[in-house]
Amino acid sequence: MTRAVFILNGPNLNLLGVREPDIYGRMTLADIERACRRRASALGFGVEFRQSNSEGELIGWVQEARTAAVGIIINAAALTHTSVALLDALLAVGVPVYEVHISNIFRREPFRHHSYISAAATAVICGCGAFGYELALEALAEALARSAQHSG
Ligand code: CA2
Repeated sequence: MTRAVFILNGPNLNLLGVREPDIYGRMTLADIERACRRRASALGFGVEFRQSNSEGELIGWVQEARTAAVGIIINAAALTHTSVALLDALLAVGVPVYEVHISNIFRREPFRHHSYISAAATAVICGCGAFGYELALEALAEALARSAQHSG
């Protein structure tokens, strides 16, 4: 059976590669999806790669992941800094959560320094550019292999 990873992207990430390349690089979200699919297939994962500008839709996908995914990789974009509702959904999901940010949020405006969702994350990767998504896939694969070893 394919082990599915949900890779969820929040508001405005559909604009990647089109504006603000100095902060977010030149890769589009479609480029990132391609890189994730390549890396995931090498690791034996299937990928559900999704983007939404709606907080409610993202929360629905997190709830869906509870039964449909072995892990979540999420770049919640601006909702990172505002959404207790998304935090609550992630706390309830029961699968490992990897929080990714393309930019180093700690080198930016003070309001970006706090993440509500980090409290639900196994790990946070930020400042590695789009490569952070692939690092999160590697980290998830490693953690799942380790936990399978310990339970087997
Ligand atoms: O660094 C990241 O990945 C962020 O999650 C990106 C969010 C930002 O609010 C977070 O603080 C850090 C912004 C995503 C919007 O991306 C755009 C890309 C191009 C043009 C405009 C927005």
